[in-house]
Amino acid sequence: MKSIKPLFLIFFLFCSFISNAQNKKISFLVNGMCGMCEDRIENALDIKGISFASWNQETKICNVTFNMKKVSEKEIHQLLAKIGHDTQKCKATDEAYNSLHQCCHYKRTDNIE
Ligand SMILES: [Cu+2]
Repeated sequence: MKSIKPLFLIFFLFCSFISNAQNKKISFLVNGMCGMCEDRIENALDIKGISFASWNQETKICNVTFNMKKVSEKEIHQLLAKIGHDTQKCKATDEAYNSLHQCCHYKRTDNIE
């Protein structure tokens, strides 16, 4: 029985390696203003497949760790656009932007891909 233990260990390491390989970390710009935006952005990213999401009010940078098998980078951008926040890659509709709280109306720029 003793000789089986290392095999289990190797198997376990292999499995954790595989699941890590499916995770991807990204950072991108998301327009926003205040703490309310921070909550809104982070809540929108609180979905299955995203293990970490944090938006910084000062830098406007959003850091996300997600599982590439469950969610795509494009979907993440679309989620944020849907709630009114322009991202580097996806622009919110005027309707979504206008429905944001007054204090959340960040200055919109056109330099979005
Ligand atoms: Cu806000």
